Amino acid sequence: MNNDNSITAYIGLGSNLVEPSAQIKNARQAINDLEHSQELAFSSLYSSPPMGPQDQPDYVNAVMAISTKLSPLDLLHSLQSIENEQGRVRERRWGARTLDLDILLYADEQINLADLKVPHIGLRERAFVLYPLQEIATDLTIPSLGHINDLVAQCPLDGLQKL
Ligand code: A4P
Ligand code: MG
Repeated sequence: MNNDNSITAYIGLGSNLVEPSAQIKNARQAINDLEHSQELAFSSLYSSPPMGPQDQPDYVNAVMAISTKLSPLDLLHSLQSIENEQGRVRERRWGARTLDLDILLYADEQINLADLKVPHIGLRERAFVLYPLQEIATDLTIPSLGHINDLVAQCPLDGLQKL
């Protein structure tokens, strides 16, 4: 718990729009503009080949730490609004989703709701999440998963590159 009832949350940002870095930058600003929330740290931008279907462009990913007083579900809904407002540019060629904002961690809580699983379900397997997370949280221990350094050590880079 931080001062004044705020907690630290980590958000994963991803985009593979034609100008994904601009998507990430806009999303960063929008998250900073959320009520009762402010940025604590922002990782470098990373590029990586797509996980999943290969007939889509490379992704740009980053991880952001925020201090927030929003509840987990309020934070989720706020992030979904940002996705809808800024991310869902209808680029038919690449499909609908051009900005992904995932709650990776919410304090040290384990949340298992229908709409919200925290820690994020894919965290352990995703180099594009673990490496930027380690960059901004070098001594993090993740509930039920362990220390960030151990998770990174067990996760191949999979083509991840710092931009
Ligand atoms: N949801 C549950 N837990 C969470 C959470 N912790 N944070 C639910 C955010 N959302 C959470 O997500 C579907 C539902 O997950 C939401 O309704 C929410 O209630 P979505 O973002 O609407 O749908 P999606 O992104 O199309 O599906 P999904 O399964 O979330 O896709 P992923 O896992 O996000 O993968 N390759 C690279 N290199 N980099 C990427 O960033 N991203 C994807 C998308 C694929 N390949 C990638 C990358
Ligand atoms: Mg998602």
